[in-house]
Amino acid sequence: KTVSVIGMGYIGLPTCAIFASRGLDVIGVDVNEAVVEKVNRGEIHIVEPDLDGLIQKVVANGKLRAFSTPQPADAFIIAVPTPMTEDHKPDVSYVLAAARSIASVLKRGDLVVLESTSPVGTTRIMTGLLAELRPDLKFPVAHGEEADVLVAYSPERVLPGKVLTELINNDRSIGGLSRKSSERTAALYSTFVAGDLFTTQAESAELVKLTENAFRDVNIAFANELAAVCQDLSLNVWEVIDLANRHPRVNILQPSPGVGGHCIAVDPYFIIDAAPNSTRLMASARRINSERPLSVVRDIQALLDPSRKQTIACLGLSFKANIDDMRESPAVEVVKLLSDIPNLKIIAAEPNTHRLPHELEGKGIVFTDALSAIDQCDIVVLLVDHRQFNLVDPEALKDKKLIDTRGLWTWRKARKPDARIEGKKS
Ligand code: SAJ
Repeated sequence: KTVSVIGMGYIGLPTCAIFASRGLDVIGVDVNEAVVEKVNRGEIHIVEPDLDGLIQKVVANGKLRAFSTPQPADAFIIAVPTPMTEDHKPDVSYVLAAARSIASVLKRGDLVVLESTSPVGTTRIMTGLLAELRPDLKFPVAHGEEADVLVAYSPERVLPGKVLTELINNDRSIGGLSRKSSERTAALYSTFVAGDLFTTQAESAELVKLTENAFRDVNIAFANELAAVCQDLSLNVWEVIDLANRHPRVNILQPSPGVGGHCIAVDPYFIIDAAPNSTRLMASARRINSERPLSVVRDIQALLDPSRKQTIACLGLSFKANIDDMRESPAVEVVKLLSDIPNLKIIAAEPNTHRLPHELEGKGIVFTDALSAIDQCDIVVLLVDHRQFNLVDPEALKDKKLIDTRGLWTWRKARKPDARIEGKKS
């Protein structure tokens, strides 16, 4: 059996690797020729633990082959981005383009699974497009269980940095457009998924995916709102959260310079767009999290002496710890805002990449490693809690003004052991 994965990005590439490692013949397709060439050389274009070795192996044994145009296969998995427009509307054009691109190679008995995070209704719209392009085939929207081509929605829910383990171990929702579609999809994923597979209707599966990320966004907004409260009251938010989380039913997330990535900062808008009158909480969480970079910049401005030129070291540019992904990164946003402040020299360090992202090019920002950035600056701003920054010697920070947006140095590392009086448990 041949599986084709359309889109070899953060989700598609690991999915190719896992299917191929289970012995299926995998055809990876990407419109980006450079990605195709790289994969065919057994190399990867993203940072994800253990993925490089796996790709190297499955390309060497011929189980994974990459192409820039779709090839015939028995199952197609669409894993392309669904970004949002400037005015926060979902953009499903890549999904529809992917559907258009596979239409001509589809044959009776094939399965099409949409994995991309999508607004409710997208699977049905995509199927309508396929039906229009291939009037010779029956699709489940019009033909139900009699369809020639089966279609389902089954979202990925893996955490960047833990993609391979989570792909295998997480449960999955499968929303078939017919019972047979769900069954075939479940059979396909059971080749590698150790978690449980739950079938439902396509629209519910679409909303489930959006809901998971909206839930996290709201919870992070709560932590960020608490950070603002603690700042008003001159209290340590990290300590307050740590102690509140000692309650058996409280589990507050961590404050941050904002929520980044292509998922949590985007997906709630797909729900808000679909139900604008019923999403006050989600909309306000979005606002709270989006305003965080600006509040970090205000905190920095309060430390600046406008009468002289100062140097600031910005540590970390990715959207979260230990990855190279800078999409929607609040750290990049902070640095961008800082670059408009006169008399400020910015030195940035990001251990997971070799250069500045293009949004920050041409702004006079120096890119170097963390230690030399710290060495040359007056103010250090920790923007991402990368493991490398955890190793920074506190001596190096001694004479610096410090803004620690992740609580890494000021709380997580410096936790006061004498504040705990041991209980009698265990
Ligand atoms: N963040 C905080 N405080 C926290 C946790 C995270 O500010 O306590 C920030 C991070 O720094 C980052 C952003 O939130 O900027 C998102 O990071 P994340 O680790 O929460 O999530 P992602 O975007 O890497 O992956 C999420 C995951 N969704 C959930 O946990 C509900 C993942 O399982 C999804 O598969 C992924 O989105 C996706 O692709 O949709």
